Amino acid sequence: MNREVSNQARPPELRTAIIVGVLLAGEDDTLSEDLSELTQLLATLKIQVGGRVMQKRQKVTPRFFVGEGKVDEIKQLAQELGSKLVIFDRTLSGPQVRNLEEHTGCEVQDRTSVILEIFARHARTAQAKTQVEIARLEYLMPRMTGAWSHLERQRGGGVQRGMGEKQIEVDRRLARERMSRLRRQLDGMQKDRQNQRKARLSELKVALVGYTNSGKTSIMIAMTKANVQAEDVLFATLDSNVRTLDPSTRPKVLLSDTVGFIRNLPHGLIESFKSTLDEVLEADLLLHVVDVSHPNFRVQMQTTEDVLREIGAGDIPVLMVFNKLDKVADPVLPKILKAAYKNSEFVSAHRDDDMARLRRHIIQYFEENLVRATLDVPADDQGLLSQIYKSCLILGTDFSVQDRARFEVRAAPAILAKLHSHVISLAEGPFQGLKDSKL
Ligand SMILES: Nc1nc2c(ncn2[C@@H]2O[C@H](COP(=O)(O)OP(=O)(O)OP(=O)(O)O)[C@@H](O)[C@H]2O)c(=O)[nH]1
Ligand SMILES: [Mg+2]
Repeated sequence: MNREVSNQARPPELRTAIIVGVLLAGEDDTLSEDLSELTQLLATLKIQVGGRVMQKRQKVTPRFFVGEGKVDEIKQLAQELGSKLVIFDRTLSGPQVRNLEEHTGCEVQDRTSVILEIFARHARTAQAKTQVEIARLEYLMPRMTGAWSHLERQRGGGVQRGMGEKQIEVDRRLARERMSRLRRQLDGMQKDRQNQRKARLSELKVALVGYTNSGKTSIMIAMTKANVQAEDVLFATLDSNVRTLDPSTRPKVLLSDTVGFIRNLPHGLIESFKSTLDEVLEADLLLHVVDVSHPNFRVQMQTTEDVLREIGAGDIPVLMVFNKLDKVADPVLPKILKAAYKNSEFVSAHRDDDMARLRRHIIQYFEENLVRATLDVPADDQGLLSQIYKSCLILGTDFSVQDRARFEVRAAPAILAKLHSHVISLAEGPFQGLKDSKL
């Protein structure tokens, strides 16, 4: 079987795949929804699903992941449908891919490689491209032994099958070297972004987070009049975009749009996208956008919460934004959610009134949650100074008294509590200084 030929000779929009879902003992049965999600992911790659195969198993078999009988079933279905592509909604090992390919005569891919492919196609900026390539190499490295087909495809067929251990060693070394080069490049890009972020220290930062396709970019567009694309595909956005809330406020409120999350996001991807997700880590407030019209929105919410915790953003205040309300037919659901999530917003990104209300909510949040204070600290305490710069909004500085630095700041009460020994005056009551230019 010559995969390069079969891949390139068929226009990609004509590819049909068989998808395979496996439920293991002790797991929640969301097989059907999971396979629907995989179908949607594949549609992004212009691959249509010809058939679904499901299996419930006690545990994984090392050779094929599923049982041998199932592999025969897959093979037969592939022959009936004339399909040459089988995609598992699981992560497979290199040997499993090879065994399955040999047994079925089809190209076999797994969920991780599908997600990586989507990320690769959607990456626009140099940073996103570098991040995706690192993640891809990480995925490929442990699969290199015997996984010749992947290597061949990567290199456009430059390597012959069965060249032996030596070639594997060489490839591994080349991959490792490439990875360290890419990591160094990424570090450089990160420094540039950090400098850009430093320039934004005195602004209030809000980050849109949530499951892929939940409507983050649509909300971003509606609230900032940004010229970015919202699309009905998964992972339309891979780069963070930062825009000012429009109409603007003083100080400015910045809104950033980020890459969407997904169940079983490949770990390498989370790792490599951490720098993009810095926008999330540095946010004063997260808007967790949920597509409440999606049948699986609760699992999606949970996934988003898990990823937020994993990247270290678990403690940032969250405003829940239940989106796509226009698509919800059930009148009871919003009521239940309203009761469960106090202070949450129910919106449609397409309704101007809703977006105006969400904007007010964000402004109100900052009005209620930031306190104004004057801090007095030793001018040479670098650690303390950097802590203040990092965690407070600096309204003014005064270095006129020798060896002392005075800061007029606005900060969250929790931050001021930490800095309490340096606070020399505190404004009474909630901070009222955020000017809404619309009022
Ligand atoms: N009916 C309806 N559709 C919406 C709403 N919000 C977003 N959409 C649609 O949902 C799709 C996804 O929207 P995006 O804004 O691109 O979603 P995203 O969260 O940025 O997605 P990724 O960047 O792919 O993670 C688009 O087709 C939007 O037009 C809404 O409130 N109602
Ligand atoms: Mg988006």
